[in-house]
Amino acid sequence: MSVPTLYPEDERLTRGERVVFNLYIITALVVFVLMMLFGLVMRMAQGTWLSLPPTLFYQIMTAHGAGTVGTMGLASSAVMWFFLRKYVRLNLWAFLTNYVLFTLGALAILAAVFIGGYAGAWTFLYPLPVHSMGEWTVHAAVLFMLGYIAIGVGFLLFYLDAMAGVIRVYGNLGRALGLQWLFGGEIDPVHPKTVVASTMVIITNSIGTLAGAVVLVMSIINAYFPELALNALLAKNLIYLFGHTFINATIYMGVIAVYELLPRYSGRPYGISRPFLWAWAASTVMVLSVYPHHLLMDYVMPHWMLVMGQIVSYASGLPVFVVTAYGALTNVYRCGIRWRMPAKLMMLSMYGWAAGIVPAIIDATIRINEVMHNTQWVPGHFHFYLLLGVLPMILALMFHVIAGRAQSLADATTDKLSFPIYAVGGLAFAVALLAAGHVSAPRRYAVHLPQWVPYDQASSIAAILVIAAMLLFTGRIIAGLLRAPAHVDPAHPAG
Ligand code: HEM
Ligand SMILES: [Cu+2]
Repeated sequence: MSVPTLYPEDERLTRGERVVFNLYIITALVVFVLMMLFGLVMRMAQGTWLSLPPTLFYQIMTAHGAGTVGTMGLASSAVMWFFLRKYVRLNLWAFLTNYVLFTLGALAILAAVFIGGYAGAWTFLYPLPVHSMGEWTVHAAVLFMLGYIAIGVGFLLFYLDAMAGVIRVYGNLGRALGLQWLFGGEIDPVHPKTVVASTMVIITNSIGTLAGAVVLVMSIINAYFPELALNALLAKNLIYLFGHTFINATIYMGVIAVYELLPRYSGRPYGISRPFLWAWAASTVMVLSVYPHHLLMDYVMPHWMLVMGQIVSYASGLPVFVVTAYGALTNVYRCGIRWRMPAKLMMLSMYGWAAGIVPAIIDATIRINEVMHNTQWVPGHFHFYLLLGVLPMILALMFHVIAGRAQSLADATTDKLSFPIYAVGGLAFAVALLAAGHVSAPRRYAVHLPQWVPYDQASSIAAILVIAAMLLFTGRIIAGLLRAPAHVDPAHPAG
């Protein structure tokens, strides 16, 4: 198996593709910066450095949660699209429609929050959206949920198009996942990891998104016809089946960048293996069955589901992570890799993913969850893997693409500065949240007790570092994307 060139022919974008890809990436970066500023505002308000009416805090919290999760989905689906289109036929209109529906949905969400005053959090947990205590109208809550539906329909369309493409080439989803090789037989050495990962996401996130659609439609009907009450426990189950799966899918789409790009930077092939196929097959089942770890406080849940939530939590993140991290580390071990931005970001992502899982596993233990549930430990965990794990995967592809469009592959001076600032700031930010959780500071409180304030202030400073670095990244990437492609591969000038 040979090592591909840095910029293989089949990855070139046509003009139309480039425009849509740029739309995704530029939108995602701009929204991330804005959402991070929202985050900073919340942190500074909790830290008493900024005075913010609590109602506005919860509006910002709602926009931040919905905006970051949605945008993470958008950006990581661009990673999946970028690589999957080499192996199966993807229709550009489906990719573009997803973008358009996302934009419409995002506008609806922003209007619902900042004009309508909706502040029931991104999880729209029933019956919160319809119990606003006069803070927002039913229409605002419904507009928020309609925004989600638009985004969900866009994603479903994108996944259905990808599913059709995968089935056309591989016959069925099972063969694309490589299930035929689980118990023996010679694995096709060129079966793309990208296809395995994409297929897993197509299956799981379609199911998750459909669960979300069902509970959204139920909630909207209930908003206008309150006599049709919902079963709150069922609604919560559907919401977390959707929410857990959607945010996890961002890792599984983002990691495709590592599978594809790492061997090019290390100069070593990064082959497929039976443990790899097992890990992805197992995760397909586990991602969907692990969500009860969000309901460990709900004593009315069937006991076996909570036990399953705990046990599967221990196992769920691990297989794919282990094969990926092991694969990545052995791939770069003594390979003489050149530590350019994409390579650095990919290594950071392996660390952020690994370290970010640990607090989640701890919190998914029922006895520990009784204490840690709804403390800042939880945002500590997910900011860890999102800021230091998933976002670096996405940024790695972006820096890779812009280096290909520039005439030189060398990192700009700003990159040498922005990378460490981002890594240190992100780590400090996440650790401060975890530490606050450790002393039982609750999450989702606009106002904090004096003994929690030092954590809020420390993480505000860390957040400023993250945002500064993100601004530098964003400027570099947008400038790079708007440049016409150079169509050269400086690493392989002849090829
Ligand atoms: C500089 C960057 C960021 C800062 C300063 C920040 C800050 C915050 C703060 C203060 C909260 C509320 C914590 C609480 O419950 O007390 C929060 C919640 C949250 N953040 Fe961030 N954040 C940042 C980046 C991100 C990113 C990149 C993502 C994901 C892609 C993200 C996703 C979320 C989510 C999902 C919530 C939960 C909202 C809720 O509880 O309803 N954040 N963030
Ligand atoms: Cu979860």
